[in-house]
Amino acid sequence: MSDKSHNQNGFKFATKAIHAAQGPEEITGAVTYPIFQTSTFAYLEPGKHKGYDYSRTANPTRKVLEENLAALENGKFGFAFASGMAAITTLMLLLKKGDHVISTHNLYGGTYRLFENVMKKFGLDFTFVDTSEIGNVTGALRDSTKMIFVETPTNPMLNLTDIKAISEISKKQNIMHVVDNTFMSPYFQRPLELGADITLHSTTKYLNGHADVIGGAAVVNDENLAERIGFLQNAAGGVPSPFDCWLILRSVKTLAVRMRQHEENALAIANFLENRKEVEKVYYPGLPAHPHYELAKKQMSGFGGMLSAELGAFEKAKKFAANLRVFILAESLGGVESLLCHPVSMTHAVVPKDERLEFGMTDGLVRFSVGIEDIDDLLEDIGQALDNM
Ligand code: P1T
Repeated sequence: MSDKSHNQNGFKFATKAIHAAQGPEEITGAVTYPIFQTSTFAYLEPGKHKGYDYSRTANPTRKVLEENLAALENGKFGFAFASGMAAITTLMLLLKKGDHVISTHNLYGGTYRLFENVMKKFGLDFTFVDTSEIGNVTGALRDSTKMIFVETPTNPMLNLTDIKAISEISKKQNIMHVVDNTFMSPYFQRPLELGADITLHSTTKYLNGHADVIGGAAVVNDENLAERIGFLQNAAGGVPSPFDCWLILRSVKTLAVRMRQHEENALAIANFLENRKEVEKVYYPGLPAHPHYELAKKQMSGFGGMLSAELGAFEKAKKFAANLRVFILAESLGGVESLLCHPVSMTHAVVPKDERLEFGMTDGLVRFSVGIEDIDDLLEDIGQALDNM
């Protein structure tokens, strides 16, 4: 374990990102916490070991990552998983047959698929509503409702849900309130501070930030809930490798500076797109025209690096993507490199047409994960791609 005197929980975000739980390692003094690339640990005698027995259950590198992410979310207990989907699947195991979940209707396609095509088979019931309207959530409540699952901002429409308002409802009814905080990262939004019970991430995205790891995480405050998640993490076994944990730890150190640059670039691009005749609509919570702009200012400390734009038709989206030279057409988001995604054919292909059209996910929609390249090059790239559409 890292030197406890170096557990800097009283510090501000950027300092915690670099120091919380991170080292120096207590045996050698290594400033960068080592990769404990081992599956198993020697027992001293039957029933007695040095705190670790088997790496599915716990691993020192993973533990440092879990403590660091918990500190960044201002929570008490962190859990790392092999992917964002492994994190969400494990949280679903907190429920049992007959339980009802109210979920944001515009979700990452993989989350929708897990709920609709997998979890329903095990007797869980889901109601998908636009959670940005609180009345939709209260209207969907049942005696059997055990979880409210909120993605905010949503992928890819960038709609926001009022986390505090939902947590007031969930606390009154004793319902678990889960927030997928992947799009904002804890740098811009900390759901536990707003009353959520569980905040979760695809660490594949901003937390790792370099498009070289698939990972997930969940953070909670409640000790009983932490015990249950820890049990399920070990029982179901969707854990990350020590090397992947180490890569995420390395990356988190630069999260604050990366997020600031992602946002600065995204805001410039959102403003640029708003003034282009080829673009019918821009979805970015940092634009005053965004329907949830006021909530965005209240609940987040920034607007993030994700935005979407309506180009009007699939052929136009195709041409635009083909014209880009810096932006890469690829799934995923949150990395230093700028990516373009066509949600209907890529990340959200699993969502039925009538459902996706309800929240505006058309064939002409493109999603930008704005990287931290020089903004002049990004604007030039988008400009020429629109000019030649
Ligand atoms: O890919 P994975 O690490 O398993 O994370 C799943 C996930 C969960 N939640 C949100 C909000 C996500 O965006 C994702 C993954 N999303 C993409 C791969 C994408 O391109 O949108």
